Amino acid sequence: MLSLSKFHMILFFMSLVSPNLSNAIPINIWPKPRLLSWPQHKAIALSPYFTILSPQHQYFSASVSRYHNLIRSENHSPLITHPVKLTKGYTLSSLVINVTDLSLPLHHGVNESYTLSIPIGSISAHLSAHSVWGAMRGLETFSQMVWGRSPHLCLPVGIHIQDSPLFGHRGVLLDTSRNYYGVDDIMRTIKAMSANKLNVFHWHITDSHSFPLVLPSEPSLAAKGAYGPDMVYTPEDVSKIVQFGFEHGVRVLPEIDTPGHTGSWGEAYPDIVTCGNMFWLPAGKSWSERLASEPGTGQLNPLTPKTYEVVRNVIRDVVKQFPEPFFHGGADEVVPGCWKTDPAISSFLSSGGTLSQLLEKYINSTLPYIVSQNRTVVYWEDVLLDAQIKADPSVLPKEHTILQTWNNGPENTKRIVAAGYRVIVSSSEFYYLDCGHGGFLGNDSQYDQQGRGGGGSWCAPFKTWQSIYNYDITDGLVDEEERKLVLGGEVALWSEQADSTVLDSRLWPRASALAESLWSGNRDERGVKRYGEAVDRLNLWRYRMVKRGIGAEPIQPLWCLRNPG
Ligand code: CP6
Repeated sequence: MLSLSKFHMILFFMSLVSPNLSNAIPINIWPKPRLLSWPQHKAIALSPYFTILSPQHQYFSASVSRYHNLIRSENHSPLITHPVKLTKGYTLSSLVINVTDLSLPLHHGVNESYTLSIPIGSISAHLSAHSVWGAMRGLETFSQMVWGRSPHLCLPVGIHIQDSPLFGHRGVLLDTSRNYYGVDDIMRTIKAMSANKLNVFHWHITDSHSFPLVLPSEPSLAAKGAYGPDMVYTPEDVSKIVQFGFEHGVRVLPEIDTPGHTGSWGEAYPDIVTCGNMFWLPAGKSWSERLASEPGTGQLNPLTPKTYEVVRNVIRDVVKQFPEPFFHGGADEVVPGCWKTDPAISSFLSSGGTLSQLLEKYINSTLPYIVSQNRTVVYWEDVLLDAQIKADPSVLPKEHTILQTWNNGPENTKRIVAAGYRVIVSSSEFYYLDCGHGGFLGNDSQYDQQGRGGGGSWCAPFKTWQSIYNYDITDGLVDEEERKLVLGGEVALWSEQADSTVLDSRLWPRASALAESLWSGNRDERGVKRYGEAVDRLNLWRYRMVKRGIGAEPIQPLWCLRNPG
């Protein structure tokens, strides 16, 4: 105790060193905190000896030192200024952090709330949270209140913030199968996510195009299915990414999409994949209209015992590498015609078997294994809602299964919760970010002589930040129990037309719009949508992201900031 108070004495004398500052400071926090009061509009200088006093923790300590460096080296001047009174005579010397329970794990629904105050007349700011993950959110907020050019920094004083998220699942999906991304791209994305208080990196690792994940029990899948020997994720890469996620309060949720979208498995195991070595064409379509520009959709054969041997090895290895309690099993877009190319499957079907029975056999042979590994399974909505191939709900235990929407947002969300399942919302109408440059399928009939058209516009129109911000994921749900089943949402970057060259600008700042909408909502105190107020904050936040090394695209010309109002 004595040493702590001595430390405070030293901090106090250091706090008397007051740097020179402009007297203007805005408050611009993204996502907007739930409750913020700053009645007197006063600011205080940050002491050049500013320190953060916090408990030791395996992951939190790294986060604290990162924020300490970020704050101390800040170079971010307000583009819109508000007059404030700068408090003279002392500076802010420390941020004291209290965490109620250091052992709370980074799981869905962990308490992420925090309170943050910088009282007038004190040389210390205070941050308290139930979990270190909430404390990380509070540190981010604190870092966004700091303005100026190091070492002449200031921040608001007489401010009190009480904050917590509306939804526990706030995610970004990245597809690393259609195009490869480096480990640094993924880590930069996780860093940007945590700056936006997003907490789930949904990693769509494998698909028909490539299998970039190196697995100790099934090394041939990546050796033969990846785009190349350097376009893989080794166990060391994965553990680096998972660790980085923990240090940023971001869960890394792996998806191994099966039984569809598995063409790439056929490179190592041609015998377990149907239609994997052919370009699968929907009936009556030409080669250039092949499904999802897939190199042969490829589907795991549910009637081949070898399928389950390989799949279980994959699941076991993935579960070992990813401590996250959710496991995404895919199960989207199973195409009847692809399975029908297999003789054993077609005789099963012609002797009275159904497509749904085939899917049920696959689920029954894999889901219990995933559950036995202590994981909750996430599947795409198709497995429950598809018109042609869907599993009977009895095959999908509600306590172990979560469904993720991608079609028909409000409608399908309603159907899933009405059936009693938890849901993650990622409707393509609102949340798909992959919309690139027209079609990627070479088919002349899609174009007119002026080059208009181009088909492949599955993601059209381009999803603006406003359309993402606007969407209420519990729209149309009146029953409180049903609303509780909506865990949150994800924006998705499918990568047929994206790789590291466009990653940042496709994601940011549009994923920031999701972040605020799911953290504190999209309405003001009167319940009115707040785009007008949000646009300037988002614009400013975009500049700060750029300063922090994230290539977020502009949403306005600079002129708008030179002419506020
Ligand atoms: N890949 C996989 C995809 C898509 C899905 N799954 C997809 C479908 C429609 C649109 C965008 C992406 N490319 N494996 C659907 C979940 Cl618009």
